[in-house]
Amino acid sequence: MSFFPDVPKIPYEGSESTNPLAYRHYNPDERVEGRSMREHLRFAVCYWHTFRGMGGDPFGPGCAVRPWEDGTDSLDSALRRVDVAFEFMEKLGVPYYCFHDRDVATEGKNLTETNKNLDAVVKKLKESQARTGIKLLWGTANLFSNARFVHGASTSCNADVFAYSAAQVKKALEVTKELGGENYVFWGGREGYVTLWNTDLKRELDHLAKFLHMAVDYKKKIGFTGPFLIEPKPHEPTSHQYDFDCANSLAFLRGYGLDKEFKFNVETNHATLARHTMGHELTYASINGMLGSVDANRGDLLLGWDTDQFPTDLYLTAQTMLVILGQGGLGAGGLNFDAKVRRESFEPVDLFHAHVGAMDAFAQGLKIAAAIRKDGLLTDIVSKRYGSWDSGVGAEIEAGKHDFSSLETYMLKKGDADKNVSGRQEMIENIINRYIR
Ligand code: XUL
Ligand code: CO
Repeated sequence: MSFFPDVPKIPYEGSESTNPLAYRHYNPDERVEGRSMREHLRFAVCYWHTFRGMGGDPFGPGCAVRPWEDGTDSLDSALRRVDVAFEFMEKLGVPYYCFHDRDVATEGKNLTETNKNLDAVVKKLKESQARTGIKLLWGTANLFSNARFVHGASTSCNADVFAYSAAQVKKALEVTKELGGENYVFWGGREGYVTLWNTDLKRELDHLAKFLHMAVDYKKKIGFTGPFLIEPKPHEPTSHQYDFDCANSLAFLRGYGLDKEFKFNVETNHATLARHTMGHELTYASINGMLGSVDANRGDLLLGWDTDQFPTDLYLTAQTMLVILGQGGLGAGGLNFDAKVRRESFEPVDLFHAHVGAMDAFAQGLKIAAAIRKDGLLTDIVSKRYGSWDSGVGAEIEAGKHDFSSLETYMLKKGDADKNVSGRQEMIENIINRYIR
């Protein structure tokens, strides 16, 4: 039985194609900088938006047409959804998917029953992975939807909720390992606060660190070898999310002796909610050896919340791929489309249009980034800009040969600093425009 009978396997037809259900740039076997596009981009479909999202927003319920949904949360419907997901992903030709435990199977009456539901679906996921060759990029636990997490999970004022969260993450780790998941993600969910009047900030942060230490211990105990990834987000649902951005999260991890155990899963719309560009967050993570994976989406500059739209902007994809190529790839990570179709795009085929467009935008971004790197123009401009550090007093400072007194002697003798040169931002932006096509 087919759930998308009108959609064929999406072909690659080249840049002149006008077929909306064909790739114009994503040609999985095409090689760029010595690697196939498939290996560079490591695309993943996210289970929650694509197979669980119905288009609800604060003003109305979902109105997505999903003929395979029967309106129940039964185990049967969860198992049917696995077939929907794998047909979709096979037709798209993506190598990976990602899920939260509660996306794939719903909660039972108690934790035992909930774990049983999960096991039943995991069995089918495992069979479907073996049949199709599609793999799990990462797993995670939903520690925010159920009412028990109203005050947070590991940062809850209720110690029992901390214990429940530990049990849930333990199981999610086991399941991720069972499915060969290549990473495990921690997004903060409700780890944060809304008002300081009722919040013991220090105690909550200590608990969060304790929880992550327990997760690291358990990872080692069961021999899960994939990276642990923190996914920073500044706000939403709480006013002050504890993993605000990469810099804040790195300081937290270092402060609690956790920085060697984690990397980051950087999400575009979270970067912009923190009033950073994605380029900033990626670069900050990368220069600290912390860029592990990417949740590829975008926000809406006119809306102040996490709209999780599909990325189609070539400046964004090119800049993202420049950072990724610059660090020699994402390793075990990938590009996960943590994105949802707009409420107005309610037909099943819209799910295909969204992914095809985003994958093509990244494939094109990859080619643009590779072309920029090949010409070397941008790196020349930047290294020339810092040329004063390559010899003379600059090189001496970097080598640790100076202090305030020696620099005062140097400058008293010289009288004034050398003249500055222009940053040439407009010229550089014009150069970048040459590549965007
Ligand atoms: C929430 C978000 C999550 C994480 C996984 O904004 O991005 O879906 O990616 O928990
Ligand atoms: Co995300």
